[in-house]
Amino acid sequence: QDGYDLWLQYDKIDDDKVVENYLDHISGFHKFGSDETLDVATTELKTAFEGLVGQTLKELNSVEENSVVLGSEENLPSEIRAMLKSDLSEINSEGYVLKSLSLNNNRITVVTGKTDVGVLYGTFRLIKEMQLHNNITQCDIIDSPKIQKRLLNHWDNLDRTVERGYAGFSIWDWHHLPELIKPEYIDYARANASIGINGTVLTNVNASSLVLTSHYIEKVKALAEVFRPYGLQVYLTARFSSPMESGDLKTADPLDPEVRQWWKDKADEIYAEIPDFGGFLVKANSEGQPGPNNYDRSHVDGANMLAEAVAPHSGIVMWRAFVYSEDDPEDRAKQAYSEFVPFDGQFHDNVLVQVKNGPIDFQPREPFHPMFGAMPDTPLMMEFQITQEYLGFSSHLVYLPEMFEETLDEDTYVQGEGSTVAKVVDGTLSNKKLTGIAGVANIGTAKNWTGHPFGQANWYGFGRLAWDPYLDSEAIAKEWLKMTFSNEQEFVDPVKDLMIKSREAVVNYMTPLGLHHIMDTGHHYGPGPWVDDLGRPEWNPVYYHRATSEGVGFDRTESGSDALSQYAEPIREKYNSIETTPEKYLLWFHHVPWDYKMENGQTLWYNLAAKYQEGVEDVEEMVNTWNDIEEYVDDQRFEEIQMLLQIQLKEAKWWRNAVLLYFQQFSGKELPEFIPEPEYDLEYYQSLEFPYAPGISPSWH
Ligand code: BDP
Repeated sequence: QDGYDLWLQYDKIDDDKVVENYLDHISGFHKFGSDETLDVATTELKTAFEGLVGQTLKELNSVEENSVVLGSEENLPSEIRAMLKSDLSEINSEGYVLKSLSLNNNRITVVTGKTDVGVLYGTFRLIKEMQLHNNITQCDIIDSPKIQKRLLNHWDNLDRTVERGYAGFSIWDWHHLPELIKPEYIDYARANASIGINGTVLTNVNASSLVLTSHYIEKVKALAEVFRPYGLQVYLTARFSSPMESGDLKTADPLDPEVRQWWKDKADEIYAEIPDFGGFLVKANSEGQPGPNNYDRSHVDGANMLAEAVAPHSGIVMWRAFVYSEDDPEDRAKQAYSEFVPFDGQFHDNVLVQVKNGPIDFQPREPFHPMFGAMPDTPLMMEFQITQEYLGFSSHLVYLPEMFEETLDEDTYVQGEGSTVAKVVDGTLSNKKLTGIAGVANIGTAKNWTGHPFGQANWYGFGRLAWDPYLDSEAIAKEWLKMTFSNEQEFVDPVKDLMIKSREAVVNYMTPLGLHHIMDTGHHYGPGPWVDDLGRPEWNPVYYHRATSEGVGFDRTESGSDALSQYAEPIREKYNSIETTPEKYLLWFHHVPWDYKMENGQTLWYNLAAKYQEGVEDVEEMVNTWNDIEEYVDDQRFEEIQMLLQIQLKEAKWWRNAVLLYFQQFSGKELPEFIPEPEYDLEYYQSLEFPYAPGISPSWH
């Protein structure tokens, strides 16, 4: 088992009763319609059935007893359509109905939707029911995605390096495209379709204009053709200065008529080749990327220009809000809100503003980004990071859906209690038609796609939450484990607990109590709270923790940067005081004296040490749990995970020792007795260098 098959493993079910149930109810399939999407659905069903129950699934010429009937609403015979009328009225264009019916005394299982993509999603659901060993005697499942644009964002460069990629090189083999279609492209599309991901941005946000040349459009087209039957649209990142880099124009000013025409022509050219091209993702005026500000124009000017170019083709523009400028270093956490909120309501209808989950940058824990809820007249798209840039790369087992869920569940209070981030993102809070969610992919050329075998759970879980942001991450973990490893409860329960706890573990051993951005600079691998010599203040960890002999933490209250004023009441008031701020966000919002007495009556210094120690112990527990389940997992994956957990344990200790020794210089206090004597001194930890840490792409050189 090398992990290549992801959660789509169709090994023979070893429970005879379960197999019997499936054989009793499914003997063949009949399809209505002749679309390529329907073809991939039936092929998948055949492969899965034959693998799971060990018998061929015949294609039938008509609907018979025990057949699976597949087809979109319009292609179904009227009798079946009539029976499903009310079910079909409940789903949207990508939803599905999976139902057991009796037709002319024949028992059948119908998989349908408004479109063939709905049928495909329904087919994957039926397969999943079997992978989970569920009874399919009385299927009655209706489901629809709650968010429209469910995208992966690949930070992949054309030279195949991947920014913040820890699973090898880019899976897009640009050099051999368009001719060479690798099986991975198809399996990638299958995997995404199985969880309902319907779009993929192929290229890095730190974009190259080369991908917009006709030479590359041809390659993109080849990928789009592979993905189309799976309901997966392709998107590209648009480098704002492309009109100049192409050699065509002397400016990229978004109000210049020639520039506007250039983008319209470019859009026409792309759509002529790829009629269902999704649109553009843009990082502008951020970290050196060009943008409208270069011409004294605004984000609205830039976004709307591109929006006009793709609008005739029903394309969209995802304009990123990840900006922080050199001119206003007071508090980086405030800048995106300050720059974007004044533009609320001014973007064209086909623009989404894409906002990271928190106001800094994909930390192990951040409070939700205050832009969520603050722009009721603009569709905001959530951006999560699936690749673990700040969470131990692909070496650490961290189950991210637990973290995604935490953000989605947070209450913004902008329209009173219950105004959750999920409701902003799915559009229900302010009645938005266009909705979206993106995850920065953790996929590469690694045989198992994601490097760490548990990284697959983060791809899977992202997809599930993109489909329904109200799902429970624990339930997602369980289904993933069953499909990926084993259905045995003795395996699933403890490993599910391990996954759920893994997120808090990484917070504990890296950045507990609201600490953030103290990773070593540049590569973000390992601790670097001491870094203070970089060009811009907010590139330095010392900017974020502000440790002195007085205390530690970033004062974002009224007496400090007042970033809190960007949140609604009662958050503002509650977090303004140390006593009422949840301890998990303490040092995010407050500069706190080392002797400050926390809820448990112990000092901050004591509690900080206790959290780091807890983090190490959490990983020790993970190691033990994994060792206990050996009999349920194939040797290859068992041993690989076992070895990776040892790396995680070593690095958790490294984090604890390095950070505590560093802060001890300021607190001036002994390490509490429960902290084992650090192996090395602070100078040693500070001297470590990682010139070849993975994930730094040429765009940073
Ligand atoms: C940061 C990454 C950097 C990305 C940037 C972004 O360190 O590589 O380019 O975010 O999101 O997290 O644009």
